[in-house]
Amino acid sequence: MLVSALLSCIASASIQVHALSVSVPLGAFSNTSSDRWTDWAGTTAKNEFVLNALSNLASFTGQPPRFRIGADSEDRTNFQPGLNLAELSFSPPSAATPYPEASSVIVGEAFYLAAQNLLPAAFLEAGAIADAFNSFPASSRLVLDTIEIGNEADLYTSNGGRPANFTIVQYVPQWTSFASNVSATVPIGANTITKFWGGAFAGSDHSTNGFSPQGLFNNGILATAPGMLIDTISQHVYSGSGLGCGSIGACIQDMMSKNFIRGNLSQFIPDIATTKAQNLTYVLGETNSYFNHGSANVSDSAGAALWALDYAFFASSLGIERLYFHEGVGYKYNFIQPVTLNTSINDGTPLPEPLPPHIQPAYYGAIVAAEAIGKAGGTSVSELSLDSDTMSGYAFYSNEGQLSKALFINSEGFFTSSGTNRTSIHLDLDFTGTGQSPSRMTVKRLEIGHADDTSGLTWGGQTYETSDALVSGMLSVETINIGDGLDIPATQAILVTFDG
Ligand SMILES: *[C@@H]1O[C@H](CO)[C@@H](O)[C@H](O)[C@H]1NC(C)=O
Ligand SMILES: *[C@@H]1O[C@H](CO)[C@@H](O)[C@H](O)[C@H]1NC(C)=O
Ligand SMILES: *[C@@H]1O[C@H](CO)[C@@H](O)[C@H](O)[C@H]1NC(C)=O
Ligand SMILES: *[C@@H]1O[C@H](CO)[C@@H](O)[C@H](O)[C@H]1NC(C)=O
Ligand SMILES: *[C@@H]1O[C@H](CO)[C@@H](O)[C@H](O)[C@H]1NC(C)=O
Ligand SMILES: *[C@@H]1O[C@H](CO)[C@@H](O)[C@H](O)[C@H]1NC(C)=O
Ligand SMILES: *[C@@H]1O[C@H](CO)[C@@H](O)[C@H](O)[C@H]1NC(C)=O
Ligand SMILES: CC(=O)N[C@H]1CO[C@H](CO)[C@@H](O)[C@@H]1O
Repeated sequence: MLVSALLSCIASASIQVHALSVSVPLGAFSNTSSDRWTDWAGTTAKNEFVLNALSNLASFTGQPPRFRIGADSEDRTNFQPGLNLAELSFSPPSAATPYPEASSVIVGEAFYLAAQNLLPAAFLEAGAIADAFNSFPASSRLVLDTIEIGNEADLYTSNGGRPANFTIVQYVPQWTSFASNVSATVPIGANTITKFWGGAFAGSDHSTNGFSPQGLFNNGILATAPGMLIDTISQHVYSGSGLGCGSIGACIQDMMSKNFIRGNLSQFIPDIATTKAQNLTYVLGETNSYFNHGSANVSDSAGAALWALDYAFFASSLGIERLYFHEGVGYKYNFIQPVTLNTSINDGTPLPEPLPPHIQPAYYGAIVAAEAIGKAGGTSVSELSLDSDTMSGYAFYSNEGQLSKALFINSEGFFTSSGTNRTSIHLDLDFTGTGQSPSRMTVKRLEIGHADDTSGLTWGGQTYETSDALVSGMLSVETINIGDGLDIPATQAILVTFDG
């Protein structure tokens, strides 16, 4: 199969119209459930493994990833002054949920102080934590970016948080009352860095009288005093339950397929437009592949690396400025497992021996995304129109609008059980626009044995599956004449850098 990609090699006004700024790490990573937050950050000592895994991303983009501390567990969190760290209660583990979320959390000051162990300039969101952030020395460059009040309030009627008649009409004044009080203590104001995120709903009905950005705005939230301090609307989304798609292979193929990703994200197009019309930022404040911590042997498969890449950049092309991938301890969809695990993440059975901290395949998606964005700042990305159900492509432009890189993802699944020869798609590149077309390209491959593998991926021949999360192995890239085109096997992504 021959796919001809039309790349624009130079800045022209018409190209920039479709380009989207991704000057912050997008898809790069990550958030964590607050109940296990201190496992991630470390407490008095840093978690070196996590720090290395985050530093790898920062080394590509020049910016450390942002964290959103807390999710639904925050709704079950109480504050107890003087308490050392956190007291957690967990429901018993089960085969389906080997690593449950805490059913109740009591935190003390030290819980949020753990944020000091992050990389410099990480941006954080959390509950009532101003004191922790105020106590950090200026040299830490840690900034409390955002406070969010309430998690997935659209589900409160079904989880007992509010009566059945609770609607967006009651929600807005209740949020405003909480937010007024929070902004008096944190503080949050027109001249502070810290702002509010609005929304954080589990779904969106896209209407002006439902839980949606449209519903928030129509009910006057932005005209309230704390509402004026909202700078971002956050949406949560998962790609369904990951059950009922059939075999493991069918679920992996679903997850990473081009149409599935586009179908799942395109529903938010009107919400993004409404939000941007208010000059607010739109983010996916909580997302990952399948909800309930991922689907066994699917969310932790190599296919998830391709899913994460295509998902992040397609989201970006719709105007979604950042994605916060939900992470915990032992969750199937984690990019990073921050601590030693003793039971299987897939079915809760005891592991023959403890499994030290490690990265999971989706982490490679974050690495490739970080390298594609690069550290120059002001990078913009636009999706390439490819006449293919299995190949997606994105072009990256420098701040000056110069074509710099392209990313291609072949999401046709090649499985352990495929029993056929691996297919491959040949790409020939054409260039449109004015200016000098590049003549050569450097190609770096994300090589995957099979879509259902859970390890053994390499990026440019190198692995991140090491005891300290630092890259290992010899870098291997190819230099190819543009005129020769290139082949991309099934279940592989490649990053092309254009040289002269
Ligand atoms: C919602 O139902 C409760 C009873 O559960 C009632 O007290 C309240 O007035 C109702 N609120 C609205 C806005 O209808
Ligand atoms: C905010 O503070 C006021 C004054 O103390 C109090 O009446 C109100 O209940 C508080 N709002 C919330 C949501 O706790
Ligand atoms: C995502 O797409 C799949 C396949 O079309 C669909 O089953 C699922 O409901 C979608 N999820 C969302 C949140 O739209
Ligand atoms: C958004 O910003 C533009 C440019 O600064 C301004 O003209 C417009 O009035 C703003 N819109 C809103 C809703 O604030
Ligand atoms: C996941 O894969 C492991 C190893 O192949 C297998 O033992 C387990 O039964 C699988 N779990 C599910 C839910 O398919
Ligand atoms: C696994 O066991 C080790 C050693 O007992 C312990 O330190 C660690 O916390 C356990 N991991 C989890 C996730 O509970
Ligand atoms: C795979 O390719 C080899 C060499 O081209 C060929 O001999 C073989 O028949 C192919 N196998 C299948 C299952 O198509
Ligand atoms: C991973 C996680 O905690 N997901 C929760 C988020 O929200 C969905 C529904 O919106 C819940 O079912 C999940 O438990």
